Amino acid sequence: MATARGASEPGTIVAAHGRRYVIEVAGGERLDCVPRGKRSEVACGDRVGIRRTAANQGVIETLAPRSSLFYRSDAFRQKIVAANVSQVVVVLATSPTFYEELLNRCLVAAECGGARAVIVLNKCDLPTASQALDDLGVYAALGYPVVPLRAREHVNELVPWLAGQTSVLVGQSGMGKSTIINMLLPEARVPTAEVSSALDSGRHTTTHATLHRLAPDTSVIDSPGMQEFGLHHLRQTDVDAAFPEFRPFIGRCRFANCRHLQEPDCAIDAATASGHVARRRLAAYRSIVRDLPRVS
Ligand SMILES: Nc1nc2c(ncn2[C@@H]2O[C@H](COP(=O)(O)OP(=O)(O)O)[C@@H](O)[C@H]2O)c(=O)[nH]1
Ligand SMILES: [Mg+2]
Ligand SMILES: [Zn+2]
Repeated sequence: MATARGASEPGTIVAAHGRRYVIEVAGGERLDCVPRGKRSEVACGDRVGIRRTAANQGVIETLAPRSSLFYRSDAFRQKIVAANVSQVVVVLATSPTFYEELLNRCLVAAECGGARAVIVLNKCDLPTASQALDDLGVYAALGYPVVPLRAREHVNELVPWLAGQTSVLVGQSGMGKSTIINMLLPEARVPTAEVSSALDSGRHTTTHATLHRLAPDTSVIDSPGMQEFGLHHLRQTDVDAAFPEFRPFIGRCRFANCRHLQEPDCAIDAATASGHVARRRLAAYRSIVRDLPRVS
């Protein structure tokens, strides 16, 4: 039975294109909606209350509390990547080279946003696979699952990690996110690099986030490729907490407000020198902390 025009109705945002949103309501019907206010602070995965304005259209009126929020920010604005995800899947590939800094920033945003993180290493059919897997040993040792994949052939290794979760796929473009979505959901037919170069449109990049349902309790959000991942919204204590290997050393520096950048008698620096913290992780930590707005 259709809900009477004018009554508020719950739905989930399944696609976000700028200020236009596709909302899925009970029964799977999809509506084109715009937010009521000027600013759109909702994102793919958000649960909202909408009011119908025409046959397939509506206005977003309310936003339900979120269980998690995965977002990035620079000095000027924040960009919500996805809301209410239980898991962030960082998609890397053996080629082209991935930015390890971006991986670290995604892990920090996941930890701080309340989502679990899983690392996928795609294109393991290429000869650079064993080196790339070795490089990711640091992350596996920290407890992050590292899932090797050959998405052009199949995605069987990833399927069990997605079951029962709402996941967002993030990463640089060219890593194979769209290929993974198409393997999971052939009917999604997300354009990949080949398709667009064949059409010579140059528009292979995913420009907006889309939520795909794999099963009633399992969904995957495809997000646009990113080169940078600003974390200006965090405080240093948030960043500290997102580096699990720092925990035994926090509070042991000479200065209580040590930023672990270049202070004397820094316990994190000492832990790195003695091999308890990986140099690449400390470097990523320092880059994130140097970018934070100074509060004092
Ligand atoms: N060799 C190899 N290439 C892959 C694999 N998965 C994806 N690719 C290729 O990598 C390129 C980028 O893939 P795409 O899915 O568009 O990446 P996206 O930008 O992350 O969405 C395409 O040419 C894909 O065919 C894989 O497992 N092995
Ligand atoms: Mg893509
Ligand atoms: Zn320190």
